[in-house]
Amino acid sequence: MALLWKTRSEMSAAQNGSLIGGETISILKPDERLKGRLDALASHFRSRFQREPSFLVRVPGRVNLIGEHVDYCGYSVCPMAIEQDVLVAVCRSDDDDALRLTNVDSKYQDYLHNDLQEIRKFRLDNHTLGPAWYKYFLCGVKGALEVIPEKRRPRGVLAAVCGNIPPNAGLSSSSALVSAALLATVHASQHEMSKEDMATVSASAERYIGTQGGGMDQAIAFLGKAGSAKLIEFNPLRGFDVKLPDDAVFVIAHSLADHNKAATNDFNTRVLECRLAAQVIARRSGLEWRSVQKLIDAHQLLGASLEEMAAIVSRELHEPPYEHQEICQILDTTPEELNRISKVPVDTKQKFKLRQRALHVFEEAARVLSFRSVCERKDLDAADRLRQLGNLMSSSHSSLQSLYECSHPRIDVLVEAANACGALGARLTGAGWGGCVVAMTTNDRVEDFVENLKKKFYHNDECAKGLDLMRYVFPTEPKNGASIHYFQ
Ligand code: ADP
Ligand code: NG1
Ligand code: MG
Repeated sequence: MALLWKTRSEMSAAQNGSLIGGETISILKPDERLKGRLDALASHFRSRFQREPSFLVRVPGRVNLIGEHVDYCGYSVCPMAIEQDVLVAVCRSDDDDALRLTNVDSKYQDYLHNDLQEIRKFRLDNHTLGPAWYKYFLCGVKGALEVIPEKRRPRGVLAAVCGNIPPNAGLSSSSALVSAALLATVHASQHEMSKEDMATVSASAERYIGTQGGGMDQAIAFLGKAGSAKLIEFNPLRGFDVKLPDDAVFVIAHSLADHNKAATNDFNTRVLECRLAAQVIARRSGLEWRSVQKLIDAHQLLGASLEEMAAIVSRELHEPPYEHQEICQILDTTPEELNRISKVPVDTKQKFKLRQRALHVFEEAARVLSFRSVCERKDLDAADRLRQLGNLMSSSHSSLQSLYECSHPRIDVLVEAANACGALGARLTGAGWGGCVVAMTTNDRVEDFVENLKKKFYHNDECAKGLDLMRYVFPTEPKNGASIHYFQ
């Protein structure tokens, strides 16, 4: 079976005049490098379902170059889509109502639910040790069913998944899976949506898993473009190309410490701390805190610059962690109202580091803007540009380590190793508490850099024994976002 590619107009004709995906998701000729995986995926599909898949969606992972833990505060980020991706082979089934899901990787067990429409009502955040893999897929299906008009929804769907984004490592494997499930369901329904809408709906859908992410991962998954990173702005969602210096190469290196974000409260605690910091800043500045949810809300109400916001934080918020009772006192509210407005459990004994978290966010948001402007400045020579970008990445890492406290001992050792191997800058990427580092080097040094990093970090490491290191430390470049392909 061959994989066909068709132009958008051929596609429209093929679908009886109804434009699928609108002027939106590209229908592309698949890269030759996908061939082996596509063959394996199609044959897995056939063996499980005794049918041919009708189309395929591809959604990439991403590496965030700078702007960590600021998206859910409303601030811009600067990621790029990477080569590693999630592929889903799909067939609409109109003779039964089931969702049948399988994965080429046998560690992810098959899933069946007899009534696809019921998935709209599923609760997907009720897990203790982290969600089963198929729940991420169900998030995307649920999100799609909520926006597809009833008469268009498929009765049943057969789907086979094949992914090669290292999971639980800050390269956004979860969002690639959620977004691919959404795109597969939307496309199977011949429903038209813009890339921005897909990204927004996918971001909301992934929150069903229980983590309150900001939308960066789904945005770059759909808006990514080969050749440039993206500055992603939120509310409204917009992506602007960031042309990276020609001589810069970004290397991803895995710390070999996994962290499943939905299995702990770490991530949501940071989201909550930022919300409370925003409300306390608003109150201390004489503003109505009840209308404030994000740090950017307080920022916009105050009309200050990011630098001024950092100064306000240093002046108004203290370093020792805040207790629940103190926050209620400052906001002149009850635990019940704070629970309703800010989602703080009524009887929590938790303490909140408001100053550290808010300082990180305002300074990191400023670093994102500096990163873009350094990329664009015409007056800098090549070496100076790289030096400045590297310094911004390194400052970002220090801040994540000391103010945001989302690094991991193995990440810190890996960042030091990358620096010792000559990186111009290195930082943790993604949510943290493990996962990957992104380091910047140059074209002429990248091969030596990767080899030296392998020797320095991985070669004497018990955790790395028997691993194919090509999958754990590799150069990367900006790739395209989501696409759709057709099977013949
Ligand atoms: P990440 O930083 O990779 O997004 P998360 O903790 O957010 O990490 O979510 C990762 C989870 O996504 C995995 O634990 C797994 O359940 C799911 N996942 C990722 N890749 C795949 C895949 N190829 N097949 C099935 N499930 C996957
Ligand atoms: P990962 O690295 O995929 O767990 C998370 C959030 C992002 C962003 C980053 C930190 C989701 C789906 N992703 O990413 O929105 O907040 O952490 O910058 O919640
Ligand atoms: Mg994730």
